[in-house]
Amino acid sequence: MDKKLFLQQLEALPIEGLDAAGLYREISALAVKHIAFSEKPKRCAHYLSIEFLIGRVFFNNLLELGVLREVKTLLRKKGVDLARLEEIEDAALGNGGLGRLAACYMDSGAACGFPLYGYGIRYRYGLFRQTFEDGFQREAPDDWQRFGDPWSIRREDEAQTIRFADMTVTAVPYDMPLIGKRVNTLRLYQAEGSAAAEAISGVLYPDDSTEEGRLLRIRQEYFLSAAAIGDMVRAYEARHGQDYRQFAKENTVQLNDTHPVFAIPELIRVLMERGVAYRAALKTAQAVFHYTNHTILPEALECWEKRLLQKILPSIAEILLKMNATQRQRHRKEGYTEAEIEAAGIYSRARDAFSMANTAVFSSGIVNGVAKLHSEIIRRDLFAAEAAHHPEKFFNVTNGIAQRRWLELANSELAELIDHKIGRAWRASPAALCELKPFVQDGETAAAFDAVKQKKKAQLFDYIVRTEGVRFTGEKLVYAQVKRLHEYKRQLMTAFALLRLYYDLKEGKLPDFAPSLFVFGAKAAPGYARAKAIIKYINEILKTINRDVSLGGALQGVFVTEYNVTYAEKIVAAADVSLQVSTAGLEASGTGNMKFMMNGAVTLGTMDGANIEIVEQAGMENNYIFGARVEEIEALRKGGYDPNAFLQANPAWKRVVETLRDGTFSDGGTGCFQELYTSLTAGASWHKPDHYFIFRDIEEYYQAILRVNRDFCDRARFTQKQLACVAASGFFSSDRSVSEYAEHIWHIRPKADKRK
Ligand code: 26Q
Repeated sequence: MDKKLFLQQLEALPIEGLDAAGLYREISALAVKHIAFSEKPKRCAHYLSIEFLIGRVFFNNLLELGVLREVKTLLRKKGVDLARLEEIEDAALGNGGLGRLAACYMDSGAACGFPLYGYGIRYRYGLFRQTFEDGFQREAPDDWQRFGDPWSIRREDEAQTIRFADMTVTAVPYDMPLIGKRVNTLRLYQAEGSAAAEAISGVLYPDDSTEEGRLLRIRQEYFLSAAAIGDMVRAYEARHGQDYRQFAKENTVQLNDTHPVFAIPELIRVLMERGVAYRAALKTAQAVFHYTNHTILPEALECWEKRLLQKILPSIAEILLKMNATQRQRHRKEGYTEAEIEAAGIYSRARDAFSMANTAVFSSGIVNGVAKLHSEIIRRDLFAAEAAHHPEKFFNVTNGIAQRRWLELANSELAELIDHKIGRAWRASPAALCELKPFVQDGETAAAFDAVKQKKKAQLFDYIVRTEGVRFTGEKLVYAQVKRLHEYKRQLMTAFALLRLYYDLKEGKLPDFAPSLFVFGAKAAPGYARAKAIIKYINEILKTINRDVSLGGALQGVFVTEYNVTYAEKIVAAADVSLQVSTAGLEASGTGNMKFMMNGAVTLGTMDGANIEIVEQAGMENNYIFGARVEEIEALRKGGYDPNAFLQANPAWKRVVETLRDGTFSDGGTGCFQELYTSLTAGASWHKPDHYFIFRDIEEYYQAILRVNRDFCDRARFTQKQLACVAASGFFSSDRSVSEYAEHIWHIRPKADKRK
């Protein structure tokens, strides 16, 4: 971009009297005009994802264009404070870690100069907007386009027709620039045509409890897959005509979980339609695709009924059946046992359904998990058969986060402190954060770090007062648990611990307790009743605690509404303690844990996902690890776990848990608290009682919370731990993750675009 010209034109822009949305549109639109997209090199990587949780792009893009500071100054001269744009909300085209990871990878791809192109869906409505009504979650549609969408460029000329048996749909791409050493694109498709066609890009994860809902989900997944494949094939044909032999040399596709797996049979279908033989088409597909698994929870492993596919995508169903036959033939030849053949099968006769994960594993060059432990687990359990016969296919790439957003933008104060100590090189090479290590013991650095934390807490508290209307008093030790609401993440365990703290404080059992604040943030999927009950329960507990003046502010809490990327930026910068307490083996990686770490929060968590690598990098002594390890959980699952015996033997915990049914808290007459109680003590929905082993870990959790609290009182030592975490966080940059994908999986090289 020509910065000088841009700033000149910005100076001349008539922006007087515009509201925030107007300012946002005008300035963004001008910037977009100045962005030159990079030329695509011969070989590109394509990242297909049903979610992209971008967050606010305005500040990020201006930062990447290298004009953020100048724009701020220039506008200040015109009497405009850029902070006003804070009220422009995020585009939440995703719901959690998987979608945010996609966004961080896009950021790193461009920043590091990799030709990495994103493909997704331009949902009309993003993830629902959350409010609380008497502590219950309420959902409202997220009309994110009401501020306009100035960073996207509609490419009508590159629209495509997507065909289903019963309808045709137009897929219109909208390109968003991804700015760095290269300017890549995130291409989001909008479905147009009839009302039924438009519904395809209506909302993220339509309810799949009805057949109609499942058909819509299938349409959505195919829509994304077919549009992306169509785009690649068209670009390829422009270079090579109808000779597809170079296709896999020039294109590689990363499947972000199984949602875009239809891209595999679709590529085969398209190639066959153009005269390529099935075997050759399959071979090409197997050289193009790679698959990342993000979860081992059985309920999240997608299977689509054959009947449904035959109804709306008969040729895709046919190709999947053909692939299934080929797969079985090959497996037999390669000596798979009958049980292995069944377990790895693309099509299961017993379920009369296709396994999307098995399709992905069979068709991919590389299958990877997202943290060391998770990659081991998928190798050992989920994909055991394939791993036994094709160990070379399996790989790990531990997740990462974009330090530009999660440190430079979210915490410019800490970023500047770091610059001051070790220079600016870490901004481009985050591994250099380790140069902070000599400063960990330094009193002056510690004091400066503390001052930054205080400032970020003040900013967060100020924001919370404005958005939630809750005020906190005095200095606080901030514990935070912010993430999707899910039973395996065990927000309920934190709720129990919090209530226990409250009771113990009231009884004077915790005399030297450092005043603490618990911050929760989470959305529960609209159809996930138990998750919603947990939100209500936490809100009831918080109401009681916050009202109780006898505590003198020793314990307070807040459940922030509408937790999103923007909120996350504020919370990770302010927190002292990052709560990462999933049942061992179930959190594939976690990425929030990395964001907190990079901002100098210690991890209070279980040996799960990337927590393991966090303590490997930053040291056990600088974090607070508790609870059953994965081996123990696996043993308990086999038998011998009795949550009721635990409650009988531990009256203090029994008292806490009984509040789910003894009327201490009101669930508004819904019975949802009793249902939680039943799930813990008797089991429900095909699960054994306390399926996520809360009572195995809760006492250790509680003790760890108290340990942090005691350590916090020795501020000098505690700050050292926090600084040690920052200094060890370089590994968790997504620049590192993306470079690993590029080198080991995609085989693409970074190259700065000369024209930039
Ligand atoms: C599947 C079937 C039916 C309906 C929905 C789904 C579904 C929807 C969303 C399955 C999975 C998801 C999202 C998963 C997700 O966000 N996983 C997270 O991915 C992060 C990035 O790798 C990890 O850090 C987290 O540990 C993991 O939970």
